[in-house]
Amino acid sequence: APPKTYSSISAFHSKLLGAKRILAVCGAGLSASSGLPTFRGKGGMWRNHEAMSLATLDAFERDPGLVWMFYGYRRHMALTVKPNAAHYALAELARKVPGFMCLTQNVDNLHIRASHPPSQLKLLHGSLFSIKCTRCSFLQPSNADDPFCPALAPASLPPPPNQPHPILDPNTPLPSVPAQDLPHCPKCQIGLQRPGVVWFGEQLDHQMLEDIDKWIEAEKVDLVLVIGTSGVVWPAAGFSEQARTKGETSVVVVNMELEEGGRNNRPEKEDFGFEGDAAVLLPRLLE
Ligand code: BJW
Repeated sequence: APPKTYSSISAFHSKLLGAKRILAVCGAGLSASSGLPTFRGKGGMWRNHEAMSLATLDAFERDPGLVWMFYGYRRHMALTVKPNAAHYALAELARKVPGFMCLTQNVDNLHIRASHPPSQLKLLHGSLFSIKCTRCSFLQPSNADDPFCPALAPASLPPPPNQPHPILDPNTPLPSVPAQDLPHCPKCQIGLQRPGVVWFGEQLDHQMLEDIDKWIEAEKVDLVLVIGTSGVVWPAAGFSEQARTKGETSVVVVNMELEEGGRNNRPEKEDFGFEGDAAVLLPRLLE
């Protein structure tokens, strides 16, 4: 279906044209049309687990093999798919507007693969492709091994034709992977390695949060783009409101479903809401 546009694209274009400082806050919906599932709603299940219930330190401590299999599959999928037109449109905006900053909750590396300038991108929730030690915090910033280790090979198999992927089908038993078959830290040799993502209850990188705060507080933000996020996870959910307190700021929501009620998903007076696929809408909005 063609996207429903609740606001006028030309009115938005004139705002965009006059905007010097632009902030984007992105979520999983941005990568949905690349073929990566979102967390909440449809596609939020992995086998018979809610994706959210696996994205915790508790889950990892209980069964690191299961959680690694989930992340092994996510790494494989992220490497297999391609950035979409929305990632490219944002990267292009960054090149055109030096005062553009993109805060993304996505860990899939698709912004970087779309050549988004790194100085105008903050990875709020880390990356599937950075690897951390659970004991000494030694960080490998970039590791795209697929599979990550031999024990996770089932997560990186191509799907059989016309059948559910065995790794996704809850009726196909998952090989259990004991912790000793998972990679340990190359530095301390003792700690188990884990994905360098931010799980619930964990702190976001302190320096990054400080830099974001400084960026928002430095000068009035003219435009905030809230793209493909349910806006329920903090602190990401608070940045658009923080930016708004500096003066006249327009908030623009681009989402498959413009919900009532969700603070980030409800454009108010003088703001903009565009309902539809970000990959279709953003290139039109940012052209
Ligand atoms: C499309 C589309 C298309 C679909 N086009 N659109 C203040 C108040 C209450 C609680 C807290 C608070 N401060 C902190 C907390 C606790 C917690 C939190 O926020 N809880 C709330 C849920 C209540 N936050 C934290 O724990 C954070 N840490 C922290 O703040 O530390 C200090 C602290 C701790 C504890 C207490 C107080 C302070 C850390 C948050 C880390 C989140 N981690 C995850 C997993 C990352 C690793 C991984 O990928 O596995 O991040 S959870 C998951 O949610 C993931 C996502 O980045 C994040 C956000 O989800 P997102 O991107 O919005 O996806 P969806 O699925 O929710 O939405 C998709 C949207 O797209 C939908 O709206 C669709 O309609 C739309 N869509 N297709 C456009 N084609």
